[in-house]
Amino acid sequence: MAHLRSRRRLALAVPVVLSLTASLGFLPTAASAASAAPRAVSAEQATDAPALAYVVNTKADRRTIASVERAIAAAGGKVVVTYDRIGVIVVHSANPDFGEEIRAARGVQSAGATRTAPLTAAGTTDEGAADFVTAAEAARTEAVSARTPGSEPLEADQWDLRAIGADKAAKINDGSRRVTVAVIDTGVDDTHPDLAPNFSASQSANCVGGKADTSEGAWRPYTADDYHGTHVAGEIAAARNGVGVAGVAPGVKVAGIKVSDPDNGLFYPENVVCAFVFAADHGVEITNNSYYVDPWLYNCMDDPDQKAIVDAVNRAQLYAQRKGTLHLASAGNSNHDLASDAIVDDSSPDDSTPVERTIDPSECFDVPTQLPGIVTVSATGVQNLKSYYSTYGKGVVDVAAPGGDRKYQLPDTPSKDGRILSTMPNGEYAWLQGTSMASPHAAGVAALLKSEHPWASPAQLQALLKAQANNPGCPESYDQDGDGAQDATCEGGSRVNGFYGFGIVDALRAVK
Ligand SMILES: [Ca+2]
Ligand SMILES: [Ca+2]
Repeated sequence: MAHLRSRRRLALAVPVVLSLTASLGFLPTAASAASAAPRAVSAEQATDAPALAYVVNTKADRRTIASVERAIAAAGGKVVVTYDRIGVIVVHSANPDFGEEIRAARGVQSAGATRTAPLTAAGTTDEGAADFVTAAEAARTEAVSARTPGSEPLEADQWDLRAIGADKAAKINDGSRRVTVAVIDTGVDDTHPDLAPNFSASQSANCVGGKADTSEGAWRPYTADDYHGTHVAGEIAAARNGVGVAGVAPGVKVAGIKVSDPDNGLFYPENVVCAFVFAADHGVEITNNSYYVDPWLYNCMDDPDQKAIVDAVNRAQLYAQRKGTLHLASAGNSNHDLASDAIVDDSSPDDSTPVERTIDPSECFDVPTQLPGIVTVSATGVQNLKSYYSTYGKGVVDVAAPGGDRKYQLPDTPSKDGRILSTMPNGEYAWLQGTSMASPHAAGVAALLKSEHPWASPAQLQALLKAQANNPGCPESYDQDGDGAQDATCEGGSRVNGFYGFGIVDALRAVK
């Protein structure tokens, strides 16, 4: 995954957090206790030596699928799960030629490995850490906000809510209980006091491995290090309950669909396929996707494996759109211009040994954010200016939202922290920044719009989101580090441009 995530996850979202935490020498209190938790190893992982996972995409009819399933067995593959309505079959195989052999089988439209490291590979353990709110900080901010009646204890530090009018919106309409936003991520700790009131367990699952597990608590993070999804969930729907923080849409429901691998934290494609199908089949109105599917930051259509990944995830997300689900996704944290002719990526594949390659972003896609119909969200700071890390691109970014900028855009809040404050596992709170934090703000506004317009289709919701957004326009200069060279080039006009798409989302207009 990877617009952030623990190990890889952090690469996108919060590299700065990591270094800062290290330099301050603080440890997240929650992380160490939980990391001793056992990791499940399936029988298959234990016995099938160097197996890879594959997606095999076919015409979605019973006959074709049955014939392809026979071909899969003949090629030494084992079907893990078949999504017959979209013609996507998840397979494990230890045959090194499985991909080539199955692509030649009748009825197969695309097929390829979803990883470059064997299923048995253990992940790295370079855990990242967020900056948790210390007791002293919490007491200070609570004292400040106690003077603001009707606000949450930590709300004085939530500049992001005020930036999009979410504090005022909550007084008019805080969202409908009939709207659910599913957080496709590292799991959600629904026992957090700020999340418990709004959590929808019946729409939550663990999709790791490609097949949904809905048993009690399966949606929870493996350890407190897998905090990303819990932070995202709070940004969307932390309750206005006199405790901690508030989300953008504190009256809607939030669900968790876990897709991060327990060994390495990666968001493999088959997990994400499962998540979109599960969300669609369980009446989820909106999904938030603060990641890219691993192991490739950009999936190129001239590579058979990467093409199969794009195809499989796209089928799943389109299926959900047809069932009425709107998807929002982070643009990425690489400060890349997705409208340029060439991008140098040296981060992929991120599950084995990355190689440097120059890709054309019109033929190689960041999935899911560049898939059709998905709302691509860039990040801004307190000055309503693109965050230094945010990926952008004219015709690619749809809207912008607060994701934080701790380097160049500092708020006049009690903490002076330019990032986003939200919920963490084990009842804690912490600041993070990234387009991972921007997408959930836009998802929260979309949830308010859905509350006001219950019959709106995904396309209509997206149109409303864009029509109500406020566009700062391209800045005259974007030399954030002050070295005299532009750090990114904003193309377009005051209505739509590469930094902000149609503009920064507006929670207040959504409910007026
Ligand atoms: Ca609260
Ligand atoms: Ca510069």
